[in-house]
Amino acid sequence: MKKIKPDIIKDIIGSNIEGIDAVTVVPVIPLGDAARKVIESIEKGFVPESYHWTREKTEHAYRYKNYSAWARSVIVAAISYYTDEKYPKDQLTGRIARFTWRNNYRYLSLKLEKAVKALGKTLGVKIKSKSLSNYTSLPEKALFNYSGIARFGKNSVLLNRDMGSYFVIGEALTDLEVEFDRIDPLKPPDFSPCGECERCLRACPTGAIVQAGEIDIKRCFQYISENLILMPVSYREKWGNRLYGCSECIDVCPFNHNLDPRAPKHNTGYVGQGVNLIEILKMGAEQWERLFHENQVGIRDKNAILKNAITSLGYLGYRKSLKYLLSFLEHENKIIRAYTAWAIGKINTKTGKKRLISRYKDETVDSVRTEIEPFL
Ligand code: B12
Repeated sequence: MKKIKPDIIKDIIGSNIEGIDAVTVVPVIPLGDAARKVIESIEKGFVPESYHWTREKTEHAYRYKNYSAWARSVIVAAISYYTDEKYPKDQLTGRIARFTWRNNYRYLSLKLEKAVKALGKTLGVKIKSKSLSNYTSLPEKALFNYSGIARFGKNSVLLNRDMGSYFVIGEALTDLEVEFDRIDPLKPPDFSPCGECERCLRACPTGAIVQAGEIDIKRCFQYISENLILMPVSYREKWGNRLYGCSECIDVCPFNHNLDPRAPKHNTGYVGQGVNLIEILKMGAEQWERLFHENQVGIRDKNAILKNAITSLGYLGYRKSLKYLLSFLEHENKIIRAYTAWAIGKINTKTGKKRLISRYKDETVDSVRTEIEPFL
């Protein structure tokens, strides 16, 4: 089959699919430099063991191991998620980070599937393809950095002049043979958007940005909010009223100020800007499933989200939540018991103290006892 020019692909997608903010096509070429950086980060201990990322797996991913047998080109696309909706002012509404107000990953990968269909129809060819977004085993960020659509910022997130960094990315691997203009289209860019600015490094509540472009993932509140992890008390003191996610390092970025709220308010996995923290404690399985259906929050361990709500209530010292928190002192999960003990201690009431004393007598797990001790 004759090779297709990238501009033709972009034109066909542009005239058939609405709402993709940036699109281009790159060849399937190993991204060795970026893979080496990731491996260095793994070796420095910045990647949690639970991710099971090894040198070998990283090299495979950055060589498109699962796709290289047939994929010849990658259509890369980005959509903004910046709308004019605001975070709730009420502190009791546990905050959900902007990128998860809706499931933008799903929204984008569905658009990419449609884009490939439109291409096949217009070009009159059958295209083998795989559309993905937020797929761990692909070097998504490095791919976009090299594609020229966006560049790495010091917060390790990609920046684009029109969308700031409030955008998600996705890709359609295809078997289309494309006539690439440049011989080495993946040459690393020499442009860094950040200059001397280091606001993100200073804004991170836990100092997780260890140096420009490198995150100690285990310290990142986004990661902690996704997992049932016992974070240090010093982190809880900075937790705020988060229910899911953190985007401090993005919100302070000057590229994200005065942006055009261009993103569609679509319904795919819509959950909104936050949920009442007490409602989270009271919520049954069915309501939980309905609320978080199709949203990123819904794929997480419910206890991970519960611990976020409990930590927020402890942070806020919200007395009226005590009666709801007390039952969690008896929770079957020791991490939930630990956070609850801390939150009840912070709320600092006579009833709370009494219950902590009685829990301390029955508690057999050392890490939970340690949480109760400061409040006895
Ligand atoms: C795991 C993951 C996370 C983890 C780890 C984040 C991280 N920085 O690694 C956690 C849970 C913390 C997370 C958080 C967020 N995530 Co996330 N996440 C991913 C995921 C699935 C894998 C990323 C990964 O492999 N990380 C491992 C580390 C070791 O590698 P790395 O960050 O990719 O960077 C390494 C190399 O690329 C290289 N590198 C760095 N700079 C440069 C520069 C050049 C020139 C080169 C060649 C290489 C290079 O060095 C780094 C090693 O230190 C990607 C999807 C994907 N497949 O890429 C989404 C993804 C990165 N996440 C995304 C989003 C939106 C977020 C959040 C912004 C969400 C939010 N709360 O608002 C935060 C941002 C936090 C932050 N500052 O990074 C988007 C980012 C979109 C964008 N505009 O860049 C992605 C791309 C998903 C998507 N398809 O849109 N995420």
